[in-house]
Amino acid sequence: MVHVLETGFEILSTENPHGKPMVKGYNIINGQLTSSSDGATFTSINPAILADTLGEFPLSTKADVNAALDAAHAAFPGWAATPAPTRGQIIGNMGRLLMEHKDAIVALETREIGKTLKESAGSVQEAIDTCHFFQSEGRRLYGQTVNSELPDKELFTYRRPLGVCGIINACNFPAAVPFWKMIPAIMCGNTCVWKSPQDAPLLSFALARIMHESGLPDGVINLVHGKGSTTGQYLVDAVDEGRVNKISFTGSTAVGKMIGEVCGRNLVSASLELGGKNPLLVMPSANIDNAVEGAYWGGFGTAGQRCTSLGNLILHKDIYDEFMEKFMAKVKSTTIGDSLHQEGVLYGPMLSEKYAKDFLIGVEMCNASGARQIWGKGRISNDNKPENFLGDATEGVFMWPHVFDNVTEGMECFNEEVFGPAVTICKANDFEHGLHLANASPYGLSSAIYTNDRLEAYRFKIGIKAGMTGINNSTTGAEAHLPFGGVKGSGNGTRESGIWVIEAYSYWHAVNDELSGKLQLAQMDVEEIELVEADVDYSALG
Ligand code: UN1
Repeated sequence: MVHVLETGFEILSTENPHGKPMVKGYNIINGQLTSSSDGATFTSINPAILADTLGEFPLSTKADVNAALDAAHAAFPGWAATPAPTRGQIIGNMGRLLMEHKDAIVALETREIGKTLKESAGSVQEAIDTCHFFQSEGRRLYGQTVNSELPDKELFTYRRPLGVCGIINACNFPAAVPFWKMIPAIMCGNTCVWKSPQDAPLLSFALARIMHESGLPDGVINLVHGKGSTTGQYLVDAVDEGRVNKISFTGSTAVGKMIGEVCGRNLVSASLELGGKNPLLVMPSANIDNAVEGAYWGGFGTAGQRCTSLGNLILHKDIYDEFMEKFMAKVKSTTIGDSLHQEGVLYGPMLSEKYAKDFLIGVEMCNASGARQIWGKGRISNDNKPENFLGDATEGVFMWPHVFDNVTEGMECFNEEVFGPAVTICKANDFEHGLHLANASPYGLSSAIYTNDRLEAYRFKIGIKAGMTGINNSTTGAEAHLPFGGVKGSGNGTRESGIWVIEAYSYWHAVNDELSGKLQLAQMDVEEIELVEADVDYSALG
């Protein structure tokens, strides 16, 4: 076996139509490059140019996942005993190396999942910001000294690592989200088995390589590639086998519930970041141009493939027509294409063929639920393309922007996430109705209101049930040091990012140190102070 740092990237061919390399990818288990135990592989394909195969990766088996878990367990005691500031230094090195290689990583992210270069740069920057934040957290990771109720006794709290964490992320933020999870995990002293997203294995492989170059000891982060339904499932099954102490998952609500059940019956902590049907309410006092801009970006930026993307656009009836005229003008002029080859693109292809297929099912569902489709014609082809589509549509998997109006509360499309470029629009009679609609879906991830009435903004802020709220801002764009996560169907209340995520990767250990040399009983041997009642007539004062 070869150590990951003894090699660069093994190029299988440069024969594809764009002269880009096709790489042989590996799992990284205990720092070693490994293939799957049965030799099975899968490929990663550029969704903007389907003929561009990025590489071949192990389709990891149960035995591979077990080997990764063995490595994570073996590495745990040494890593947990490493001083937290030293762990922080390694994390700082990761941030610096990511900065050094940012352009290459950004181009790779765009090639692998089709996000625009600008957005890939945002995702990589979010990973860098996370490293910088947690580098110094390694010098804090504070516990407390607490006063005892007994003399000659001290009380302390310490943060302790949980053990081996299973990390499963989606491919839409393939740099930011695994860093959101693994950087705090390892900062707290845990070790990880990371199941890379099926549609972003090369980027994950490159990131894991950078982690090792940063001085991370072997076995602290172990990377396994594969499908969610096999490799990911083996990792979740290992919770039942007592081999995993934490699962952190970003993905669909259905899979999240399944993982939550497995973790729940084993009393294992789970961080679950799930779907959203994020509402954005526009009120008459809003700056309408600004609101149009925010709704347009929230709905169609990233081709609508963020968990924070706009779902239900709720327009007050008094500004409905004005808003729609401006909004639709923008939607109709949307520039779509491959940002590696075209300038000024708002969004690129779907993340992969699978996401395209699921999106079209979502579009059908919107129509079947009674909404009116006022814009969008499914998958873009050379005979069926919007005015500002750039390039050759047959090369990749691109979608029209879709807009549905006449949407009401009872409809399935009001309640279900459509992961892709589609916005569902409802009309609100007044603020109360708008807030009601914003709360009426089963989800509660992100939310937004556009208003210039401060009281309305305040009432929205306290009345909305969501993990995140934008005031005069779109539903997307959380920063790397604020708590990220949802309520209701969007998650189980755990948070990523900032100081809050530390709760998810550590437990509190309370220690008492009895210095008196004798057994003192809490609550029972505590000195009781008697009241000293003086004979004062307080009523005489009035
Ligand atoms: C996601 O889609 O899973 O807030 C993450 C945002 C980004 C992160 C999205 N910073 O839109």
